[in-house]
Amino acid sequence: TSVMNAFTVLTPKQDQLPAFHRDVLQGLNAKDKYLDAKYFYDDNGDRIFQRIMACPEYYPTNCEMEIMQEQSAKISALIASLTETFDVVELGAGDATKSIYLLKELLNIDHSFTYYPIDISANVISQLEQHLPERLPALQVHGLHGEYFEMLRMVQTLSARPKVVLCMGGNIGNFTPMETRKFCRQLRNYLQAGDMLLTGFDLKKHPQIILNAYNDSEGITREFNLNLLTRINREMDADFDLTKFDHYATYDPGTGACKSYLVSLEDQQVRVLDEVIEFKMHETIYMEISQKYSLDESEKLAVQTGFEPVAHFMDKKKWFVDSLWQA
Ligand code: AVJ
Repeated sequence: TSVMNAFTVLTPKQDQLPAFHRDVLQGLNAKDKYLDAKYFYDDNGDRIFQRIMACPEYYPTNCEMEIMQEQSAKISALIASLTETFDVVELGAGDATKSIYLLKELLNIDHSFTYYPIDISANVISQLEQHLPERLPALQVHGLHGEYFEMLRMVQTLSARPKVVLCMGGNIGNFTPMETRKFCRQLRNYLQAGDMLLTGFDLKKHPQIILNAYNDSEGITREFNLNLLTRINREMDADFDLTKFDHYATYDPGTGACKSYLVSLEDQQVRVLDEVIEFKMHETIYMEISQKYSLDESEKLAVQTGFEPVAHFMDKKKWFVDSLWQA
């Protein structure tokens, strides 16, 4: 065996890359290429996602908005019946346009709680801290920009109260069922018995309705996917030609998996940082999963991961559910 010297333990080059660069290179060098959906949300991605939420085919936002507008009083009364004090933590807060209805009702019950919105987008958090006080002056807001669990650990150091964790908008859908179980178990480990989780699930429904939501006629979802290539071009000095990739969405009603891909329209080489990535014609990059659930599957998930399902709150069409679980 050779003798180690100081130079052999130097950190390999890949370890010094930011997480975004490392993850992109790992995904594009994989046998089945993939990119991580959490990277969609740069400033431009945030704006395109706003347009997706406003487009006619994308139903989840309207469904959950209806639930929050019409059932927040009921939800907060239920929360109040289960705990005396609490703080609210929101994972993937976005612009909080839906949770604001619940926050308003919770303020009527106990105006001393703090709202900790967590989001991967720094832009989103600074917007929230600026604009929430205009809409809910009594609300104490402490925004946290970063990964969910790192920021949850931070919240635990800031507050000892029972937690009401919000994970709305079907954010959980961006995980595969296996990843979702892992995520829920991990989340349970960060919580105390009695803490609560209000989590959204997009429900199984006519497959065509689901497919249309991820393949809108205006091509906004296509733009959303391609924008990640634009981000890689800008941040990783890459040369993706966006005209040489197509957006392709699928929904499998058997598994409930709605997946989107970018398809290379020709054999091509793309430079990313100092690497060359080869694409065969019709080779795909797997971009995102949006998993759909039945109510039974959501309850099974709760029980499997250490929660007790307490109540379901659905829109009138029964297309979307916000479920309250207790740890
Ligand atoms: C933000 C994960 C809830 O999966 O419906 C919308 C993201 N992607 N259209 C979803 C998304 C394409 C969205 N979530």
